[in-house]
Amino acid sequence: MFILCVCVFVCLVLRCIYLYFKYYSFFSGEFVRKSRRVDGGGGGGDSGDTDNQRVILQITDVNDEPPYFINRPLPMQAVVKLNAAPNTPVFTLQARDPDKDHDIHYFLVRDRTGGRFEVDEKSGVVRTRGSEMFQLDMEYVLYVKAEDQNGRIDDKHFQSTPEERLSIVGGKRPPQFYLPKYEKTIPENAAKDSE
Ligand SMILES: [Ca+2]
Ligand SMILES: [Ca+2]
Repeated sequence: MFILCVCVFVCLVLRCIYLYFKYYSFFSGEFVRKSRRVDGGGGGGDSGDTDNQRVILQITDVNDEPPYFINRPLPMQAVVKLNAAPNTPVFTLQARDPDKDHDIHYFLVRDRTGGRFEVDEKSGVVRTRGSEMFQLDMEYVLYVKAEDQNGRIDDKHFQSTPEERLSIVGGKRPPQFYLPKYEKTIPENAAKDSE
C-alpha cells in the first residue's frame, strides 16, 4: 500500500513538471508561451506542432519624483574666512532624485548678501565673489534650490526642492549639534592634539 502511494505521488509530480514545461517557461525576464498550432487544411485536424511566442517586457522609470537636499542640518550652515579670496568654495549643495534619468541643477533663488556668493549650477558649489573682506560674525544669507531639468511639470517649471536657507557666518560659528548621538573611533595611540 505504501509503495503504491509513493508511485502515485511520483507520477503526480512528474505530470506537473511535464505540464509546466509544456505550456510555460520563464527565464531571464523573457516570458515564452507555447501554443498548439491548429492545422486548418486537414479537416480540422490537430497537427500537434507548437509555436513559441516570445514577449519581452521592457520596464522604464517614469520621471515623476522631485529632487531633495541631503545636506544637514536644514537650514544649511557654513562659514567663510574673513580674508577669503574670490572663488573660494564655502559650501556644496547636494541634492538627490530617485528617478534614473534625473538632471539636477542648483540655483541661487534669493541673495541677501549683496552679491558676495555664487552657486555653480552643475556642481552645487557655493563660492565667494569679490575681494572685499567678510565681516566677523556677520550672517550672510542665501536661499537656494535644486531642480531636476529632466522632470518637467509644465512648459515653464521643473520638479524642484523647496527653497532652502543657507546661512554663512563670517569667521567661526559656535559648535552645532543637530543629531541626538555622535560616534567616532580614534586609534588608542593617537598623538595629543592630532586631528
Ligand atoms: Ca520614477
Ligand atoms: Ca525627478
